Amino acid sequence: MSWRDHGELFVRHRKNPILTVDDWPYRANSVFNPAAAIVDGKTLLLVRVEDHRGFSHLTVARSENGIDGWEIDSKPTFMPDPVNYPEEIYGIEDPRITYIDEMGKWAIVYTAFSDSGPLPALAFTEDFRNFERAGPIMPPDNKDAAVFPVRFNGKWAMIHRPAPNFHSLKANIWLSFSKDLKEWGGHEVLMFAREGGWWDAYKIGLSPQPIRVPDGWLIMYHGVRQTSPKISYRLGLALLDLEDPRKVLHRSEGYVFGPIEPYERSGDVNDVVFPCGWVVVDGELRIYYGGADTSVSTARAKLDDILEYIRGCPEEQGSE
Ligand code: BMA
Repeated sequence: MSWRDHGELFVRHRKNPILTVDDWPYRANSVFNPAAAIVDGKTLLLVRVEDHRGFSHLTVARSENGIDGWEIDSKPTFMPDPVNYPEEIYGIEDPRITYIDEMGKWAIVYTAFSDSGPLPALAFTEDFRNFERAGPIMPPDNKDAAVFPVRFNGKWAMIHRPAPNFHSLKANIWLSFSKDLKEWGGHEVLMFAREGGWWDAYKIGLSPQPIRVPDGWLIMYHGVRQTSPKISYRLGLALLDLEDPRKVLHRSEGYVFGPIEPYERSGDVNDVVFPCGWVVVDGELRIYYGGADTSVSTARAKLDDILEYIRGCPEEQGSE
């Protein structure tokens, strides 16, 4: 039995963590929070690699089975370019990948760590070797952004998470629209963080990119629970309307995945599971996540089981 079952919706692989700095072809502090996609029949991870200064860049790892046999680029694949893009001065982090069929390109939305705080930036690629930057798409402080693969009434849509420092009471998930993927407007809150004792009280953010399922858009999000002095990053699910992603059809109440294993509980930042990517292979939904801001792990579920679960969840709770 190569998967470790804690009786949760998602079951971890026993080889977790599947990627660590020890696997890396060059010196790094940590490898975590990967985006994921199926590219040319292989699982491709765009992994956040933090160097010894504390700055991050992105490097590609490819595998036939998505578990082992990773071929990792021998040097950083996508580096910050602070000379031409000053918002990348402290590095680039936490990418989410969406294939835009209409353009024949992958859109990568990543967090650029600017001198004024984090902000979502956009780049395109056809091959994960050459990248074409579109620059910042939201001002700081904002992160946890991903675009949908299709337009809604002619407009692209993006989920993101503004969190201004001066108003740190609550960080909610927002949705915005654009005609060209560059200029964004029509901003509105998609999901409110809950309050009080909830696992996702006060601070939530999108985790992997939204994926299309038969009856909507499946999203996974993280909630940050502060139980001083500890914080825990845990995960929930929601289903958005297929035609109008502003409508949250269902939202999980309890969290569906959280830090349990030692590689999730202890590391550079303790008690964190943080997926930036998931893929569907043969009806199986596989999440790829950072454990404790230190290593990369995977867990799987049958997509049908996840859909059955989310359809049974109540309509959006806790919204205003
Ligand atoms: C969030 C993000 C993630 C990180 C997490 C836990 O704010 O910055 O990159 O994994 O914190 O440190």
